[in-house]
Amino acid sequence: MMTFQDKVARLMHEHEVLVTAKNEPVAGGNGVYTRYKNPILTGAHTPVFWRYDLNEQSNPYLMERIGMNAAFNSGAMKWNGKYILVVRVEGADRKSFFAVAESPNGIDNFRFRDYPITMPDTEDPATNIYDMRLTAHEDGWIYGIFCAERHDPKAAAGDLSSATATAAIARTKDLVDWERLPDLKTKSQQRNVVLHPEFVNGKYALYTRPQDGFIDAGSGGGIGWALVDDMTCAEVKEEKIIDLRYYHTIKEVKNGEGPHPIKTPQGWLHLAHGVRGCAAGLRYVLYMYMTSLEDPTRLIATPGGFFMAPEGEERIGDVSNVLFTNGWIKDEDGTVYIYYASSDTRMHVATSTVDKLVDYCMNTPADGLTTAASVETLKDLIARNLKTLGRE
Ligand code: M1P
Repeated sequence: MMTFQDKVARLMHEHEVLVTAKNEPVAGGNGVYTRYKNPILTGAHTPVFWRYDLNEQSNPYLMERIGMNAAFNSGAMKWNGKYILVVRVEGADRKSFFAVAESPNGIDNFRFRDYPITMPDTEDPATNIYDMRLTAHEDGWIYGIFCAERHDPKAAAGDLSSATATAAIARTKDLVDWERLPDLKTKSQQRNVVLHPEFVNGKYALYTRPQDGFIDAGSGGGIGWALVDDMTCAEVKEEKIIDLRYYHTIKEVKNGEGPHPIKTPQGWLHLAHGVRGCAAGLRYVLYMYMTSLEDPTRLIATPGGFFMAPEGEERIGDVSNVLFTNGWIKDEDGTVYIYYASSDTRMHVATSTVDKLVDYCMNTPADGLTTAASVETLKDLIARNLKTLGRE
């Protein structure tokens, strides 16, 4: 018969096998990026000692005490030679919190640190916090901007669902101790706010996502841009929409900046999510665009359609049909590690290179916004290819 200690050892062993499993690239693909076979993080990757009371006296049946439902929407950065994710971990109680997981190679062996992040509150404590974007800013701080969710103070009596979304700001020098700064002051609710890594005209620059309500982007228009004097009392006074939404596109209902853009010689490379409605609900996909180095509010490439969409098991989870990203890492050799979550449940990685992603952005036709325009674009490629193949 297995002793309590045997059962603990088995749990620990199974966890170790999961965490240390080698990840393999998925063969085939479209040439733009390579998906990897295993999710890199799930609720089951959280340490056994987060979920189980390992004391035989207080947990004689060795039952799970604190369930970990999901590990998703993670900020990312390279730090001291390691690939770091600040993961949105969601407990069985539906509360999200941040925890650092690190890997030696960016594609597997992601291991959570022993403790989650203790994020200080403001004077108006949030009920839930999630989706951190990390920016190592040229001012020397690492900023984390994330969504702070609170019950809507204007909700009607008995309405326990209406909420507000605000951009919360914290900064750190070591990813351990975080200084919480006041939430971003804006006219509208905000989610998916991201700090640009460089000063622009001597100011901090933010990608914003104005929204009419907690869920509806509504009149928000798309991904915005705002300059801010001081991150310790950040306020959006003017907001310009730089990446608009359009009817009958992959970002018709909503969009939002992913991680902060990567600087390339050709321009700033952006990864974002776009949302459309369908009979099955909302469909979240990833898309890309580029902006000018001289004027980061000016679009210089707008590849049409989605860059990545849910495939296979990615389609299914707590919120199905969702890909979401808020983290990527550009390595010294030009490799880009794209960290994306599927269906608000698990984390994945895909790899590409800066050169390929720039090529993708510059040479994928823009969305012509009508069937007729799409057919003309397609006919143009067919004609060029038939000539290349010597058939015309
Ligand atoms: O459930 C899908 C995503 O929904 C929200 O994103 P957006 O604000 O663009 O609708 C966020 O809550 C995100 O965390 C979530 O993955």
